[in-house]
Amino acid sequence: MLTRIDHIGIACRDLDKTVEFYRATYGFEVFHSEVNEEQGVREAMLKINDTGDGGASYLQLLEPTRPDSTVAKWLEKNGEGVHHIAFGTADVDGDAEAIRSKGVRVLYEQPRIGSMGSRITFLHPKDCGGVLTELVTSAEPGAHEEH
Ligand code: MC0
Repeated sequence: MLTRIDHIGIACRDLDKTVEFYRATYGFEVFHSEVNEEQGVREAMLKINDTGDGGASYLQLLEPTRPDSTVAKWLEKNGEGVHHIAFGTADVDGDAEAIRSKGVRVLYEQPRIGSMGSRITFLHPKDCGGVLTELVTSAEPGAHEEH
């Protein structure tokens, strides 16, 4: 069951500059940052709020690390802006299968590793009204050490 907005992914060309915009304009601080080589992104997670199911909601700022990454291709075509939305679930495997059985393309056979040790998959934007949609199961509390 999808229980929250886990994050909104925002594509940018200059992560440091974008982080500074969100800090100076709204007062949001970086909660976590990492490079995900498989996805070809450098990212910063800005925590907006904790949620009632033990999770949280974030803004995820994404800068491509290589020109052939999905975010680089998207920036080339669309410029900076909202790239995807992500729903949080305790069971990404079960929810992905349930959604696949409804005829929506799930992009990965098995969930992959996302932010902070989460397990993630994506739904094809062409099957979701033009919205690239991600499903996220957070890592167990304590499995991820903040830095
Ligand atoms: C592409 N399209 C999108 C889109 N990306 N539509 C809405 N939102 C997006 N973000 C559209 C294109 O405009 C195009 O439509 C069609 O989908 C095919 O796109 P393409 O540019 O030809 O590229 P493909 O087919 O090679 O790849 C599209 C696809 C890919 C969605 C399969 O971007 C993908 O696998 N995305 C999932 C992974 C990802 O995005 N990772 C980065 C975030 P037209 O009408 O022109 O045909 S990593 C992340 O977020 C992790 C770290 C985390 O959360 O923890």
